[in-house]
Amino acid sequence: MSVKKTIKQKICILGLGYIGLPTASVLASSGFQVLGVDCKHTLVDTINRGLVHIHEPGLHTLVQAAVHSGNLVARFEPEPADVFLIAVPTPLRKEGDRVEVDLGNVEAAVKAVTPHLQKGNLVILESTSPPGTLEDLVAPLLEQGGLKAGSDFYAAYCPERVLPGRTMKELIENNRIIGGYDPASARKAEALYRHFVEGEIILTDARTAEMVKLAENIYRDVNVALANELSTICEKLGINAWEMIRLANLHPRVHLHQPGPGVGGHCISVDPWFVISRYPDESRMLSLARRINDERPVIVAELVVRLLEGIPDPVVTLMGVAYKGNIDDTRESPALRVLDELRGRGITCRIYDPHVLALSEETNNLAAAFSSSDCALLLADHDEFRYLYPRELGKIMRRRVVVDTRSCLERALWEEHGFTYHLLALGLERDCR
Ligand code: SAJ
Repeated sequence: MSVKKTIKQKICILGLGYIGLPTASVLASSGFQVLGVDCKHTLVDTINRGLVHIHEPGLHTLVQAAVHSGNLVARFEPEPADVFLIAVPTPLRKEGDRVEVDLGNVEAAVKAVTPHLQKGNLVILESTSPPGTLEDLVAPLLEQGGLKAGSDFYAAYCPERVLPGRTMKELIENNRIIGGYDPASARKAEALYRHFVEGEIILTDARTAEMVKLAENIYRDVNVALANELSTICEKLGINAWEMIRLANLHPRVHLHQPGPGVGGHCISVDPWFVISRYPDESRMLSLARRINDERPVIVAELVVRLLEGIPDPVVTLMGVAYKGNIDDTRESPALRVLDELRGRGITCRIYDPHVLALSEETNNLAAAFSSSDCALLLADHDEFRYLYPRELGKIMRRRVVVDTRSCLERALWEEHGFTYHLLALGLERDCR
């Protein structure tokens, strides 16, 4: 996307993280004057130099172009603008068994906008939020500045539904749900998104849009839990769960998800809590799904411990600590929980992850990670792992054992080079073909 000619509208984006920065760069490239606001000094400095703090395909090029064109500038404080777009994190606060959504960042961002709010402005909330946040928190806080939502200024909730790793493409191509404080606000927000969204734009009310976002991720979490539970049953039955799921999915109305080492990321493992925390009695299936998915890292660790039984001072190489393949994001990663579990059981762990370089420089060092290792444990399905050459790895490892929790590796190839290959949820295989 090249930078288009300037549109005389200023957009102030609060929060320059995984959603705010890509959105800022796309809007700036569409010709808007964009002011990105973040409280982190290093981040503001990085962006103003045309650099990025997040790895996302295509993001760096776009940020660089946007900054050089003068359309994107980062600062610490908001300024008067035509549109304010809030994309700050909404984390969970956990105290013992109690889980609550922390809306402190949203509150702070809205309070920072209020003094600058003028008649005719549009305020958009993109942060994932509990249903009712726009109407019950954001609008009343903005109204403390003296203007009235719906008559003096517009407000809308516009959930972001891009898939990490495909953010720049999906930001433009996905369809978009816009929930207005009132119909006029929805139409005003639609006019803005029309500048870069190529997918369909569907208007609704704010509360529905807030719930749509959560329901999508809940759907996914519950379905992954179903796949994980079926895989445990298959294991007991001596059935290959991956093959069973493949066959079941040949049915035109069945779409079983994939089992694995657990559910990570800042969305699917987090968003169900936005509903569970407020409606615990009504969220029985949601809570159970969370529990099933949260148990997976322990199941993986126990499998590895069983395989290494009797080996003195065992060493395990974790392949991939990102929460899924081909990204550098380790937030809520099940792999890090597997790491903790294994270390807690006295097993020495090394990490090989060519995407996640923030943990330590060693994570990209193949030889250091695999040398004298007793077990290669694949946890994230990065493409690079499919092209690893087991013959070379086998030469430097102490034992040729590989555990694949994502059905990612080519079994025959690893076995050909002397590896014992263990696939999570495989059961005792019966080849009846
Ligand atoms: N996972 C499985 N089995 C599956 C699918 C996923 O174990 O069959 C695991 C993944 O390995 C990962 C986790 O679930 O650990 C989540 O991965 P994901 O690819 O399903 O989703 P996210 O968290 O990267 O992105 C989701 C997307 N939501 C939906 O697909 C409904 C994305 O569109 C949202 O924008 C994003 O959450 C978000 O920001 O909410």
